[in-house]
Amino acid sequence: MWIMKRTGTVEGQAKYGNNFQTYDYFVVKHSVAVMDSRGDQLHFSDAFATGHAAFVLEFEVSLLAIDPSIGALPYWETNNGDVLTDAYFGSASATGTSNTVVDGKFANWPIEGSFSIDTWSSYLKSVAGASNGFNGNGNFLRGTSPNNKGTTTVLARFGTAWSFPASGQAGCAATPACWGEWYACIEGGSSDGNFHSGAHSTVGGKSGSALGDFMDPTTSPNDPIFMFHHANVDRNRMKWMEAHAHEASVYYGFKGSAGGCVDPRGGSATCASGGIELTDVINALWPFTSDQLGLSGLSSEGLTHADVLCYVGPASAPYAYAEPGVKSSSETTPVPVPTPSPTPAPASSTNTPVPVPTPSPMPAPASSTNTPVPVPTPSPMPAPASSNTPVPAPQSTPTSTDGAQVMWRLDLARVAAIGSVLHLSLCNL
Ligand SMILES: [Cu+2]
Repeated sequence: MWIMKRTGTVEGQAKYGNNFQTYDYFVVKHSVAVMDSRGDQLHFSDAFATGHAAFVLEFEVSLLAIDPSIGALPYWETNNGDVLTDAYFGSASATGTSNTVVDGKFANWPIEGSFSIDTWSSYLKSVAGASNGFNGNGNFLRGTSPNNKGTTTVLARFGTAWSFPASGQAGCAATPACWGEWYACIEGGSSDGNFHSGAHSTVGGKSGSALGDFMDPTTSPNDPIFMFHHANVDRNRMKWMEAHAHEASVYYGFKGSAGGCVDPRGGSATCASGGIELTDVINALWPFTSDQLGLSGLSSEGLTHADVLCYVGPASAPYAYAEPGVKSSSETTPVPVPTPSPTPAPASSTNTPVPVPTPSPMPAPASSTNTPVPVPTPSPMPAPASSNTPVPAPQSTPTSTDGAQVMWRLDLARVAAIGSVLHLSLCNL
C-alpha cells in the first residue's frame, strides 16, 4: 500500500501493469462518486454494497498487481481484538500533533495537500444528467460536505478504538430478508449498533470543524483502515448472499431507488436521482471495468449493479473469504501488511470450486415488472449493451435475423414473469 501511495500512475503502470492504480486514485474515485450531481452513488441506498464490492475489488486487483504473493486483501474482523495499535493500524485517538497518526504500519500516511481535480479529469466520463461536484477542500483531498477543515498533511484520527461483535455481524448476514434490509441492518438496524458507519465515526471522530479522515464521508478511503473494514463489510455481504441464494434469480431483491434510503446518521438521506437502479452503470462518471476488477466472465467498460450481483457473488467472484482463524493456503510468504485476521482466500487457492458465472435465468429488474420487454438503461459507456448485461443461456436458437440482441430480449421477457412472481413472494414488492 505504501508503494501505491508513493508511486505515480505512469511509473507504476510501467512497472506493475495496467491494473496498478495509485492509492489516491481510490480516494478521488470514491469522492467523485459521493459528490455526483445526481446524488451519492455509493451510500444510503441499495447501491452501497454493489458499489463498495467493486471498489474494494479494484483496490485488491491493484494491490496484487504490485505483489501477487500477498494473495488477497485482508479483512478487519472487527471483533478480533484491538487492531488500533502500533502493531497494526496505529492509534485512535491518534497520538501525534493535531491528532495525526504517528504509529502503526501507516504512520505519517500522507494526505494530499495540493489537490486539484484537474489532475484526474482524464478518468471522468461524460454522462448525461450528471456532473462531478468534487474538488477537494481548499488544497486538501478532503470533503466539503460536511466541511472537513482538517489541514494536517498526514492521516488524522480523533476517535477511539471500536469493535462490533461477531454475533451482530452474523445476525446481519443471516436474518434480513432482502438486499435493502441487509443494508439497513449494517447501518444501525442491528441491536449491536452500527456495523458499517459505526467504525467510520467512532475511529475517525472529529474536533471542531476537523473530521478524522475515516469519518469524512467523501474521502474516508484516506484512512487505510477503510480497505480492511470494507473487506469485512463485503464479507458480510457475501455471507448474506450465500444464505439467500434462493433470491439470486431475482437479484436478491435489489430495488434501486424504489427501495428507499437508509441514513446511518439518523437523518433523512435523499437517494440519488439517478445511477442506483439495477441496470445502471455503477458510478458512471468514473466507472468500473471488467478488466479493472479482474472479471473474466464478461467484458464491460462500465459494470452495472446487476453485473456485480452476478459476477461478484459467492459462487462467481474471483475471491472468497476465509473464516477468522483459517489461513489462506496461498500464504506461503509473510504478508507485508500485518493481518489482524486471516486473509480472504483467492478463488484459485481454496478448495471450493468456483464455477464460471452463470447469470441465468435472467431475473427481471424490479422496475420492469410491468413491462414485458424491459429496455436496458441507456449507458454512457461505448460497450454494446449486450456485453454490459449478463446474458442468460439461450433456451432456443433464435430465428430472427436480429441475432443475439433479440435472443437476449426474448429470454429476458421469458424470465421476467417468473422473476416478478418470486419477487412478490420474497421481497414484498
Ligand atoms: Cu464509501
